[in-house]
Amino acid sequence: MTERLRIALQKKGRLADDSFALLKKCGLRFAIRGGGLLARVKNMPIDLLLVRDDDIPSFVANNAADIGIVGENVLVEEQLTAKTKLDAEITMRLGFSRCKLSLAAADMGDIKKPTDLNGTRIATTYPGVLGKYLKDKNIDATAVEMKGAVELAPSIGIAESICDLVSSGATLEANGLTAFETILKSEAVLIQSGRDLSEDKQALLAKLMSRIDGVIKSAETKYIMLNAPKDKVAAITQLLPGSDAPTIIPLAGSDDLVALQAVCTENIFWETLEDLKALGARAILVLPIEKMMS
Ligand code: PRT
Ligand code: ZN
Repeated sequence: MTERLRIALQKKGRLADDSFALLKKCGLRFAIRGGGLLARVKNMPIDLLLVRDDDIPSFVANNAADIGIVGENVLVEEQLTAKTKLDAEITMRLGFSRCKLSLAAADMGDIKKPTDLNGTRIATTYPGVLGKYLKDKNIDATAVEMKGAVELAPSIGIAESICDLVSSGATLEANGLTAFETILKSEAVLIQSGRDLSEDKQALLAKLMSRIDGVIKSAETKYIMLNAPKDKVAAITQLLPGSDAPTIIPLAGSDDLVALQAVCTENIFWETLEDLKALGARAILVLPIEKMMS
C-alpha cells in the first residue's frame, strides 16, 4: 500500500480558502465538509489534516503531519515560544496572505517611534516576536498578552500601543491608530520538519512543490501576441518584461509586418501596452497562462 502524504492546513479562517484553492490548482481533488479533521484527496495518496493555524507548526514538528501551510508569523511565533526547539522550517514561500506585524499607537499620541516605547505597555497576541524585537532593540517596555481584539487595548486603557497584524490598515484607521514600525513581514509558507520522508512521500512532495511553483509562476506570467513592423522588433522585445527570445512569425500578405509572441514573466501594465503601440505594435493581446512547467 502506498503511504499517504499528510498536509496540515487551517480548517477555517483567512488562510484556509487560499490554501484549498492552491492545492486544487495543483490538481488535487477533494471536498471539505463540516467538522471532519481529515479530508482525503481522491486522486493522489494525500490526506489533509484540518486544524487551527496555531497548531500547524507543532503538528509538523511532532510528525502528526508531514508538511503544513501556515502564516510565517505563526511559524516564527511558535518557534520563539516553544519550550524545546521546534522542528519546523520553511520549505517554500507561497505568496498569499501577505501581511505585516506592526507596532501602532494613537494617531495623536506621544508614541511616534520605537524608542518612545520605553516605560510603556504594548498589547499583542505575539509575545514571542515582540519580546525578541524589544530585546534586540534594547527597548524596555512591557508586553501585555491578549487573545484577540488587540486594536481596542489603547482605548480601554490596557496599553499605550499595540503590536498586531496589518494588511489593508483599515482596522488601525477605524481605531484611531497609526503604524510606526514593521517588525515582521509575513506570507503563507509551506513548512516541513528536518525528518527524512520515505522515498514515496519524498517523490510526491517533489511533484507537489513543482506544481505549486508552476501555479505561482503562471499567476504572474502572461502570453503576449502582437503584430509589429519588422524594423521595430528589437525595440519592442526590449519593452516586454521578463521575456526570453520571442517567436517571430511572418504575416501572410505583408512584407514589413510580422507577428510576435512571447511569454512575459512579469505583469504587463497598460503603460507598457501604450509604449508598444507608440512603437507601431498593433492587435496587441495579453493572455493569461493557466499552467506552466519548466
Ligand atoms: O482559528 P484559527 O486559529 O485557525 O485562525 P486565527 O483566527 O488565528 O487566524 P486568521 O484566520 O484570522 O488568520 C490566519 C492568518 O492569516 C494569519 O496568521 C496571517 O498569517 C494571515 N493574515 C493576513 C492575517 C491578516 N492578513 C490580517 N489582517 N491575519 C489576521 N489579520 C487581522 C489582524 O489581526 C487585524 O485584526 O486583520 C485585522 C487587520 O486587517 P486590516 O486589513 O484591517 O489591516
Ligand atoms: Zn490562530
